[in-house]
Amino acid sequence: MKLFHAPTSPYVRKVLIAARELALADRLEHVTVTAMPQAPAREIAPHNPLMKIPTLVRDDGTSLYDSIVICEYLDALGGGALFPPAGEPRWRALRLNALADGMMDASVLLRYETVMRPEAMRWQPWIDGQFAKVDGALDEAEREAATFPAAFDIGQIALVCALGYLDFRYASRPWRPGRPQLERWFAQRCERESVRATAPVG
Ligand SMILES: N[C@@H](CCC(=O)N[C@@H](CS)C(=O)NCC(=O)O)C(=O)O
Repeated sequence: MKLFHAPTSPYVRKVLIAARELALADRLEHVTVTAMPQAPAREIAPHNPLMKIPTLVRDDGTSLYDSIVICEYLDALGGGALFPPAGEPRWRALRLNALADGMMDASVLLRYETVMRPEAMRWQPWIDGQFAKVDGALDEAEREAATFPAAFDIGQIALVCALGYLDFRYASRPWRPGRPQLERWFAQRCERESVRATAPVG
């Protein structure tokens, strides 16, 4: 299977961690691309008209996106350890995934706005609004962290990627102060091989 990939993308990292947790990493051939809204990776278009990463192209040529769909597909191939099958544990894991994806959406959009958009066109109220989403999601994660399940499920994988991305891109705006439960949980999860091996580089 081919995975359109970039080493800095937190959404791609979700897939890479899932693949490692499920012992499927060697089934993924990485096709590295640069995907940005102002310079789309057009080679992805035949497989995903949104031209976003991650996009997975399966061996029969059919594609899957976005990150949650690819992770659930890998989970189905690999034995179903990452998505609780039903009931409250499943809703909880999917909601945490949504919270973390929302944090990544805001952080990635902020990156586009504050680094790629020409300075004269940047809009401070919009920037403040995105940081408010990140901060609100961090506070919610802090409230929930002490009761996260022991299993490293899709919600926790996504949260690791969201926090790792904040460390990678926004180290000057630290998220740990005032969030001790989240800090402790993150440090513990960072000891996993799948998390260490997929840290963003760039
Ligand atoms: N909801 C998507 C988001 C994927 C996404 O936004 N990826 C970024 C890279 S970090 C991208 O491809 N950006 C290119 C663009 O927006 O055109 C997912 O979960 O996979």
